[in-house]
Amino acid sequence: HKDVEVSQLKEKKPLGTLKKALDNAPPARDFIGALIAAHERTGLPALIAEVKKASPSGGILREDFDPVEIARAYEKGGAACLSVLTDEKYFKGSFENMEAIRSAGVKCPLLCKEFIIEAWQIYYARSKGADAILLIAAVLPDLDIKYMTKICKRLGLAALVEVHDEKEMDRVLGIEGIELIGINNRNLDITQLFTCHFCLSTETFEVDISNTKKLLEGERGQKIREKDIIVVGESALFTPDDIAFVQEAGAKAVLVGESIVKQSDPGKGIAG
Ligand code: IGP
Repeated sequence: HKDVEVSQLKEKKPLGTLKKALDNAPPARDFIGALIAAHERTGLPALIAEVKKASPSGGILREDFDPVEIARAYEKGGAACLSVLTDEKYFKGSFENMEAIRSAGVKCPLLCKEFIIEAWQIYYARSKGADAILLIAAVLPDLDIKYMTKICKRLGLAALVEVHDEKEMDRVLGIEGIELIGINNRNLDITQLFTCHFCLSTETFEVDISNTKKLLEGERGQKIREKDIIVVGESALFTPDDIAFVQEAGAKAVLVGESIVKQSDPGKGIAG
């Protein structure tokens, strides 16, 4: 696992330039608001549907991958929000995909799925049309999560803070200002190298949807309810029973990629 680099870093620009680019940007869309509205309307977990061409565990998920077509189908099928993979290295995504979806008139708020390890990336994501970003607790120290969450608030972006085990959940519950927590049912097995490089082990990607339940039991669940934090059940959700299971556990939203992107009609896949 010596192959370490974040694809986006090659586009690094001075912060001043990035901030300037935001001066005339239209306001970000209300990602959390869209999740709450969908949940209240349907009584089901709100769907964040993922535009995902490939993954380290699943390989190429769709040969005829067209990000705009898939995004449109998801929106039509009733997704509350979309998640767009922008990471090139592991997921064959791109910022061009996110921009194309935005400029095609898709109205769902967009989550930028990128490995964010430096604050400037948040401004960059915003300048490319993101309404929300992902902060992975496994690769970020608490202070960075706190600081980056503040930047997001200032920019009108939602921050989805992703955890995978009890230790990460407890860390994140100790940070003020967190509104959205994602529980990943897949162990990405992230190895951090130095301060700003990391890699994914491509051998172990165990999935277990009972992870969502495990991390919401007892005091942790209570704290989440007290703080009014919205929980997103993430990954390895394939059937209506899986969705019901994470809803029962306390998730008000779900993040689904593989099972719907593979359907011949990804929009109809949502209904199924
Ligand atoms: C979607 P799935 O199993 O439905 O395709 O999973 C999403 O949860 C997954 O892509 C994901 C992810 C991540 C990808 C969750 N956290 C962090 C890259 C980085």
